[in-house]
Amino acid sequence: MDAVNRSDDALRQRADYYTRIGNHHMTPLWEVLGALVPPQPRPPVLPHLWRYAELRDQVMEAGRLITAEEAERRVLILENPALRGQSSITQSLYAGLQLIMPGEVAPAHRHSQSALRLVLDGEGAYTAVDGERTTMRRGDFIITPAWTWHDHGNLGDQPVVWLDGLDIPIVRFLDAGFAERSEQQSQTPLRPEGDALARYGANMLPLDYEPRPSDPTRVFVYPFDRTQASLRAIAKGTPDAHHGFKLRYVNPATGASPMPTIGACAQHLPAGFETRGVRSTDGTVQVCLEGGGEARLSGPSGEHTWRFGPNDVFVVPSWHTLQLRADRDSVLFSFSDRPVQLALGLWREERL
Ligand code: GTQ
Repeated sequence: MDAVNRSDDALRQRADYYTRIGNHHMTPLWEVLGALVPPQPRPPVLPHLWRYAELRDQVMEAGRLITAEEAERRVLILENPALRGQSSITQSLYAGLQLIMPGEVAPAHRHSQSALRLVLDGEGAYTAVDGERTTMRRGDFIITPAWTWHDHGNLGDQPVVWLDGLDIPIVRFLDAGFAERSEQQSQTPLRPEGDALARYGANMLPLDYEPRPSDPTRVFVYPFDRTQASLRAIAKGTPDAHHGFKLRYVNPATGASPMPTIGACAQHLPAGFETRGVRSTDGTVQVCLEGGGEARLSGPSGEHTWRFGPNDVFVVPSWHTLQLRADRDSVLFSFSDRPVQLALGLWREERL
């Protein structure tokens, strides 16, 4: 009895103490240590899949409600169900679906945030990056590195939809973001289309070009037909048990990721192939470009299974085991903050 009273008394004294130090903007570590330094990642992020058929309907409705110019960027943000209101698909990454209608322009601007585009639907749009345009074709992986001028336009007769991936939450976390609008709606082309790819993306480099290791690549488009050709060629060999046939996109001048904050991969899984489970510390956004199948996830948030098909987008949170089964020959695109984790010595992967 006495001991209980004493411990009640001790707890009251502690609570009182916490209140008093709270007035001085202090708080005891021992009450939160386990949550601050967990034995393994406990992401608040939830696995989720967005079906393209639904995404498309919703984004087309936005096309009737607001112009690209009025919106500056007509984008529906894919918000993780556990991070509503935070404009984030994982703790570190943003993803959204951008629509540009025939004849529209999304005006030129630049910002500290790095962006990638994965073209999903429609033909006839272009993105311009620092004075060079590239025609957007389905499956093309296009980047706009930090502080590069970029505008988008649609010269064709179809709505064009792509997935945006940005490091917005990382830059917000660091309070390091700047942005500005250009006086020009659309950049005047300074170089012909294909110039950057020819100079920096054909196993050659300009004579006097010496990139620093952290510089983003000048190759701002990775055309899907090249990716498909590579995947098809390596698919004649033996697949990796955990990853099938998977390649990462790089800055060809340095071997580093195309941009310092976001890494991206393309993966081919032959019909009937099932990967062994893998988990890694980089929460990942996956997009099915070809084929389809089943994704099985298991982790701190439980077990999730879903079927996916072309243009479906799903998020695999940190330290969730992913297993994929392809019903048909499939191609998946994925992106994550892996380069950041690697640079900081944090990245881990476990192949089961
Ligand atoms: O296309 O420049 O989804 O600035 C979010 C912010 C796209 C863009 C987004 C942006 C852009």
